[in-house]
Amino acid sequence: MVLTSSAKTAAIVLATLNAKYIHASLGLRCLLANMDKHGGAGLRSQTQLREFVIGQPAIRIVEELLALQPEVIGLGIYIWNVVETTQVVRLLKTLRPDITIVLGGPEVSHELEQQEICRLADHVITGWGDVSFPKLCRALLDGPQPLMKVIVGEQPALSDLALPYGDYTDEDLAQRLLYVEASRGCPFKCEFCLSSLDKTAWAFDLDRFMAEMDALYQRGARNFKFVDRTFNLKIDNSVRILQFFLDRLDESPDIFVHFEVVPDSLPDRLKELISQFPAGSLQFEVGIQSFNPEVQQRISRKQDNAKTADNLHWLVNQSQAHVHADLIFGLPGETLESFAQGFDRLYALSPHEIQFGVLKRLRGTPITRHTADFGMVYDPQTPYTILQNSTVDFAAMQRVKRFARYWEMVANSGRFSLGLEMLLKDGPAVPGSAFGHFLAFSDWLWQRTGKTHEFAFEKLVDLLFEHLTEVRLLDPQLVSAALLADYQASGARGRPTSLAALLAKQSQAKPVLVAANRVERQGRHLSQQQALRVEIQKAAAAA
Ligand code: B12
Ligand code: SF4
Repeated sequence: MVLTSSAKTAAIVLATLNAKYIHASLGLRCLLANMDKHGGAGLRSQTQLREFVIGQPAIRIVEELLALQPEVIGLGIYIWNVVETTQVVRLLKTLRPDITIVLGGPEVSHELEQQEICRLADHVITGWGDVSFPKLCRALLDGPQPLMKVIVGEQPALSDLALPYGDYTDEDLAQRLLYVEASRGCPFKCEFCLSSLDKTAWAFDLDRFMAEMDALYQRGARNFKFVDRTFNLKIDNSVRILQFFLDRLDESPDIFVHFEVVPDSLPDRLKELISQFPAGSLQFEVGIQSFNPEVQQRISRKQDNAKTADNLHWLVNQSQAHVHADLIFGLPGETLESFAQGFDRLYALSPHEIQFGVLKRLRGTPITRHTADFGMVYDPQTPYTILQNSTVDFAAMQRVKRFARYWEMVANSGRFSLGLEMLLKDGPAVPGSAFGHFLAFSDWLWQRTGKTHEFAFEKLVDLLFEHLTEVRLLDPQLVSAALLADYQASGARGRPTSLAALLAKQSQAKPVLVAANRVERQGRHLSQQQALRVEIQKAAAAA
């Protein structure tokens, strides 16, 4: 099916600003797919979908939207686009106050009265939009005119919804990460998370869903990211979904599937299947958030830490799945020390990536109940990141945020496999934990450069060399051998000063140090297709 009709004009336009081009909007496609079913015949053919990317000038977005001569514009509002979309709406209302602006999405589903974008718009639909948006459009086009500005989105049985997957275009299939959902909602109540408001999870009929997956696969789709909050909730369903991809891997070894899982439930049936997936085909995002039982209880997160550790250990050692484990810093009552312990515990389990997030106060989330007792101070601007609390003052919070940034750059970039091992290892000259060593490096790097961004790779190699040899007092020969191996495995072609002599020597002889077997991330020397694949894997892990 073709995503957008070839018509040059449309009475209804559905638009959003995605975080990046690679992320296709599933939410808007859900609305588009249900236009006829819930708005009445003929509505779908009057609707066009337009996706933009944050960073595009608002004026150009407005120009493109107005060129379609719409009567109604529906905009998907999320934490990553609300600031820029507010400017889009402001311009639209200034130029064409007669066009009806309808907002929806998680960012405008709570605390509406505090948001300028909601004041500027004509209607806001909170929660699910699949049914209420088509119904509202029908009323706007044909009357009777709706009286309410704010409409609580209807939440029908999932069997009443048309599925959106036919609305992924061939371009989406070839170039973007395809978001799919086998279920909606979450039964857990972690207070920092918007999904905690759902209270339960609903599953789409699996036969119907699998038929759609098959149709996507037949059309050439190979990259699937499941947005299910907890993939391993209904094990029968998880087994069937995994089996579906496993059955196609022989024929299509380039399949890549990403799931979010709860860490303390991995029954044998699931393990058996997981262990059959070859390297590069399966990725799990495992939410740990905190290993501190007191904090877990305070934020209503139920997690069996021992089982979590066992399952992570199994995934890393007995399967070839790429494992990303999430931690959140800044939760109420968490101290730098207790967080460090959790970090070290997680690091010892060797997930392929530790995603180090800093707490954000998402609109509508129950974490606000701790604001007074724990002195939680959040940035009033998106993404509402914590600035300080009663156990971590502002200076310490800044210090940890730099740690998180440098961790992305050095550890999660996958470019310093051996260098990182050296940096985090306890040593006789300078003892300490992995967290302690990286914090010391982070403090040093900040003092030394005053920067958190825009480090050329070569410069980073030199800085790491300097730190490892002059602060950690490690043997310069060993350090340069490790960094050279990392550098060469990355495929980069520059000449870091610290490695210049070794590189010169190597340009005369064949390289002796090959780190390929130890570097898990694909090299930087990639064909266009491989590069896209790496980008897709990174993007899938970005949530
Ligand atoms: C994919 C995704 C991303 C992608 C971006 C996707 C994109 N299009 O660009 C990436 C990975 C980049 C991302 C990043 C982040 N994300 Co995110 N992400 C998601 C995720 C997993 C899936 C979204 C989705 O497709 N859902 C399925 C569809 C069907 O639901 P939906 O989008 O909500 O759409 C429904 C309604 O909202 C509504 N609706 C949507 N659009 C419209 C438009 C109109 C006109 C109407 C009427 C209704 C309507 O109707 C739809 C159907 O019912 C959700 C969690 C989830 N499972 O939903 C989190 C989620 C959206 N992300 C969230 C957060 C907090 C983040 C981060 C801040 C996380 C972080 N790093 O700390 C970052 C921010 C990125 C940035 N650059 O600043 C929060 C959202 C909070 C908010 N207020 O927007 C969510 C809900 C997670 C959560 N449970 O807390 N994310
Ligand atoms: S963090 Fe995960 S498990 Fe907890 S409420 Fe959110 S989606 Fe559910």
